[in-house]
Amino acid sequence: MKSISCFLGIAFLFCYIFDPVASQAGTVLNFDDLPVGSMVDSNYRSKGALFSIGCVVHAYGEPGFGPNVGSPPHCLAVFEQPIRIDFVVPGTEIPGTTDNVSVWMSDTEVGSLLGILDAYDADGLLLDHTEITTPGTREDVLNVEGEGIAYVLIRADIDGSVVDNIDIGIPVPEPATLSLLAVGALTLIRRRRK
Ligand SMILES: [Ca+2]
Ligand SMILES: [Ca+2]
Repeated sequence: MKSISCFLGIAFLFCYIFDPVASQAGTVLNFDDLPVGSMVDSNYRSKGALFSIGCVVHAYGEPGFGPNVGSPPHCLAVFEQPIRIDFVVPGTEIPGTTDNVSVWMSDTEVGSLLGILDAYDADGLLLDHTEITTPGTREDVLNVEGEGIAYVLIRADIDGSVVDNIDIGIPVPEPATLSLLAVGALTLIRRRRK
């Protein structure tokens, strides 16, 4: 069992420390691969995103969802109840963090709240906050940045907004997890030298 942990430690160290290209590539969640009416929760674990329960996939063209703009054909809707996205190392249950998240939002109520995007670290500390009023174009991109974003909250007002094209980058292990993995890898290296 310890050997497996050590192996994983070495693998992550190589993937996330020694491969800067991997951590720079972006990952966009556009919901076009999910059926209308399905619930989004752990569907995007392979990309490092876990959604809070209650996110239903909608289609552009539905009443209230406007024309087929943005990235067709599927999207999410958000109202005052926030959508929460927690980050994990892609394909695993290991807690992860990212440093930049952007969300495309659309609302027909020009002048009302388009959306709020809040970024938090693993301890629940607010790292960044973005709030945008719906412009004449009826759409905009909300962006938050910060070191060690563990989860984000996306919310709108009572008239709701469309949510699509969520760019979360590629989440990497949290520093605490990375330290444990590094210790495991060093332990294995020492044992092999003995
Ligand atoms: Ca889409
Ligand atoms: Ca609104």
